[in-house]
Amino acid sequence: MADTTEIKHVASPLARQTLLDRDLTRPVADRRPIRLLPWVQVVKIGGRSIMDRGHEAILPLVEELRTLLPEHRLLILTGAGIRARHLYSVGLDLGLPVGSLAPLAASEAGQNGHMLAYLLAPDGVSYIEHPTIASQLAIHLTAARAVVGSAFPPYHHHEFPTSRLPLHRADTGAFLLADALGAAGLTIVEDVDGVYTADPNGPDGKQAQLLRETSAAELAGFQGTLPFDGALLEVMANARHLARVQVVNGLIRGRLTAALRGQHVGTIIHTGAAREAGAREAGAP
Ligand code: GWN
Ligand code: ATP
Repeated sequence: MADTTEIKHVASPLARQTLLDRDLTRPVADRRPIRLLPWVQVVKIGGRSIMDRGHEAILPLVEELRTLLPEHRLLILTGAGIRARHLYSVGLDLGLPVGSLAPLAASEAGQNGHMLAYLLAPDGVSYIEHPTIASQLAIHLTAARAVVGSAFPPYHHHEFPTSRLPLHRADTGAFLLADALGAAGLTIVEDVDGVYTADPNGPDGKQAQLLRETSAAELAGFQGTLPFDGALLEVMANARHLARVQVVNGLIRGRLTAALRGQHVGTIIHTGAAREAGAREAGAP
């Protein structure tokens, strides 16, 4: 019988050390990951800001998405909207933990995605499930110009319990996915022209000014509300590929088309990825 106290070393640079020592892991782990789908444009459609408005907001956007298909290959992800907010209030009243609320809210994002996909079905667009996005996105986007999915991350009971409401919602989910895929871009479609100095629909709305260009670092110190999940700022700070995202108004025809063509028509938010690339080029650790 083999001596069980003898450690068998596997030939791997990370086999013998703690993964917590940055000096030891850096030479192996600090490399930019490859881009899996560099040609896909990710578009997040607001649940509350677009889908909840019904046909008046959705049908013109569907028409615009349809005309974009020959030009781009799209992963269209939908947010959860008002049904999730009702669910949070009932669930919190019942004392449900955040890990139970997360999948319930996520299912609302999925429902919005199913509805959008039905409208785009004549153009060969289908809703695809989270596991399909995880492992068969390439084949689906090779067979079709676009697919629709839920923007919510499927964390379920793995949702961080630091808040009673799920921290990682649709905007964060869309960014995590786009950055992990090394996508060509992420456009967040809302019902406002971009990020303002204050909520343009709030009590100080008249004084609110549009920020045409900003960064995740600048917004991290922002006092007040934002038109996306707070956790988005954190994941943007640690982005590996996406150097920027653009927030555009989906109620105005042509804004999404212009954004996907690289035009500045909303708020551009720079992430930490550009900084990281600069630091690497300068030889910083
Ligand atoms: O159900 O609309 O995917 O794409 O986070 O999990 O709560 O699930 O728990 O493939 O796996 O409701 O059933 O639902 O929205 O997330 O999907 O119709 O296991 O296609 O079964 O990671 O769609 O759904 O809600 O996205 O966001 O069956 Mo739905 Mo969502 Mo469908 Mo999905 Mo969750 Mo699955 Mo999942 Mo669950
Ligand atoms: P979901 O997809 O999660 O359902 P959503 O992305 O569709 O949500 P909201 O979370 O409602 O939409 O965000 C959009 C709203 O955010 C805007 O209608 C606007 O009133 C509000 N808002 C709050 N603060 C700001 C701000 N600083 N700048 C712009 N809009 C803001």
